[in-house]
Amino acid sequence: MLAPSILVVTLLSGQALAATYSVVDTYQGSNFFDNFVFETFDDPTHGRVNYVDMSTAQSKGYATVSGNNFTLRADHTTVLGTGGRGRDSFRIQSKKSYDHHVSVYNVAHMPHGCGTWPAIWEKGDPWPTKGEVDILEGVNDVAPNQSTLHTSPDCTMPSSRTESGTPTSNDCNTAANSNSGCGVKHNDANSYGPDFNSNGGGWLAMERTSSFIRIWFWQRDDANVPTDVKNGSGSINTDDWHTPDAYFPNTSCDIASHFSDNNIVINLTFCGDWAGSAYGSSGCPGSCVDFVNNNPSAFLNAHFTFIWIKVYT
Ligand SMILES: *[C@@H]1O[C@H](CO)[C@@H](O)[C@H](O)[C@H]1NC(C)=O
Ligand SMILES: *[C@@H]1O[C@H](CO)[C@@H](O)[C@H](O)[C@H]1NC(C)=O
Ligand SMILES: *[C@@H]1O[C@H](CO)[C@@H](O)[C@H](O)[C@H]1NC(C)=O
Ligand SMILES: *[C@@H]1O[C@H](CO)[C@@H](O)[C@H](O)[C@H]1NC(C)=O
Ligand SMILES: CC(=O)N[C@H]1CO[C@H](CO)[C@@H](O)[C@@H]1O
Repeated sequence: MLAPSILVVTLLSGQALAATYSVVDTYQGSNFFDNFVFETFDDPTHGRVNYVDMSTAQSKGYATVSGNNFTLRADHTTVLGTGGRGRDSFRIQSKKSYDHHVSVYNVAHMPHGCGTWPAIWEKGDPWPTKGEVDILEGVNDVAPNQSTLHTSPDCTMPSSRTESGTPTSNDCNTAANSNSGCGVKHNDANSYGPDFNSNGGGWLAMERTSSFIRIWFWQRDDANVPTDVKNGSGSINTDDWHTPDAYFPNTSCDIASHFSDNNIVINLTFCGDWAGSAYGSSGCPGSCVDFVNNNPSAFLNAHFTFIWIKVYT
């Protein structure tokens, strides 16, 4: 009689502990400059973009601090010739990487407009061996806003699972389906683009354990945003949060072996493999590259503003 009841108590307390996390890093204001690298390589997804280094981003006003807010923007004043890499923009990567963790992104504004392809994501090196989790990603305002996993082979998702979003594909192996991964469309209002921005943005969260990945979005005035998320509390309990927008369980994917230490990446590219190919069907004018070259003022709203990012383990 004694042994089984001890076992039950141990299992229950183990589960409770697993959902409780403490803050390890808070990114806000000017500490983004100390804790992220501005990467300058050519966009591997062939965008019409020129990723600039930190000193250029600072001197040209692409990366700015106001109080605790941190803003990253693209060039919105220059008409481009047909040469060069493209429109000045940003790709920042956290110096620290994280294995099992929760990250919460308090976002006041995200880039929008025709030709834009913004992303908040986490990925490991080498890719895709250590996995990729796209937390917020979309193109041209009207394309699906998605959370997506990209992995090495042998990782698929059950088609029916406990999430409010809608799966678009269930094979996470990035080589299986032209790098589209296993995506989930969010069905919340105001979760992307102009609607997200006019509503003041909101919070995105990602939890990765050895057995599942969950992603949530709450719009700014959501009555159900958990208080620990809203407050940016020092400790959080993800089991108190509602059904996630996207849920990726280990049913037919060994999450622990497909994901390990990942860095946070925040980038904005233009056109390229996704925004370029979806441009014509997005109700955008002319050709994507011509639009990006010739209409700088269309990119006035192509910026992220973060109130903070917190990582919990
Ligand atoms: C920018 O983000 C997208 C979104 O995941 C990614 O596919 C693309 O490769 C990124 N570009 C760079 C240069 O990292
Ligand atoms: C930071 O951003 C929020 C949301 O846009 C805004 O209400 C606040 O005034 C900003 N604070 C500063 C100091 O710019
Ligand atoms: C999924 O994770 C749970 C909890 O760690 C574990 O008990 C179960 O065996 C795992 N399932 C598979 C198919 O790996
Ligand atoms: C959140 O902040 C409010 C107001 O400051 C406070 O009353 C409440 O206890 C906090 N809740 C949590 C979970 O931190
Ligand atoms: C705000 C917004 O654009 N939400 C969209 C996210 O994606 C789903 C699925 O495509 C749409 O139904 C939402 O309208």
